[in-house]
Amino acid sequence: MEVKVGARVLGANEAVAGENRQRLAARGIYCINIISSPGAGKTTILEKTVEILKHKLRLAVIEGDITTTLDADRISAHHVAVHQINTFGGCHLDARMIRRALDEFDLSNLDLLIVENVGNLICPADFELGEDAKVVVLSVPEGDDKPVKYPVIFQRAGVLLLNKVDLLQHSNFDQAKMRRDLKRLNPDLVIHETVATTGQGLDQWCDWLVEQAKAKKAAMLRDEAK
Ligand SMILES: Nc1nc2c(ncn2[C@@H]2O[C@H](COP(=O)(O)OP(=O)(O)O)[C@@H](O)[C@H]2O)c(=O)[nH]1
Ligand SMILES: [Mg+2]
Repeated sequence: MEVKVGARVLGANEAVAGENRQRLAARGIYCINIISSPGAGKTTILEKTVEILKHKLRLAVIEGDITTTLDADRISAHHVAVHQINTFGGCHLDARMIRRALDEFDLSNLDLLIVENVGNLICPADFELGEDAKVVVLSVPEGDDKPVKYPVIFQRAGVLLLNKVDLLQHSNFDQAKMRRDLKRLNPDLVIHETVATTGQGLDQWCDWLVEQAKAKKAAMLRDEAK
């Protein structure tokens, strides 16, 4: 019974995620869903990312949190469009929440939409939002065993940002082991090492985002020309 209800909920969510995906594709908007434990550095990465990208791409951010507008306030200080979703206890964003948030933006004037999910490595992995890629952030203090302990998100992600590498020198984090585990779980995973507080490693990450956004716009124009 529980399994059936769970499957129904996920199925209904996927239908709405499909609608979001179509809506974004029709405008050529590239969308990423950023997932990590609380405190891994998602918002700090986003603050630096929007600073680097805001003059190259038209971008908007959706902030997911259980409560407060703290993260949205941090992003709006960088003068980009931001919408906060509060889940009031919910441990993940779902596609309906994103559908409502999309109404808040001028989609005809956007290249990149970044969603910061609720801090959690488990539930957000199961709920599609309509994104092009999931990006998982793992920070060094969390330990090198997290990919094997929480494999689903590491299998479904397209990119891993290994953040807080400035703390490697103070830690027993074994990068070689983590990379071996990830090779087995998800051989296609793209890995960037970052220090969000200083911006180290974020240029490569931003170049990757620009490439994806350009490819998405080009795909939309090709579809329109058909
Ligand atoms: N040492 C270090 N601290 C970081 C780094 N990135 C973020 N932090 C700190 O980690 C804490 C949590 O960051 P935040 O961006 O709010 O994480 P979030 O909960 O995933 O959005 C803050 O105190 C940040 O300043 C990093 O690369 N190195
Ligand atoms: Mg945050």
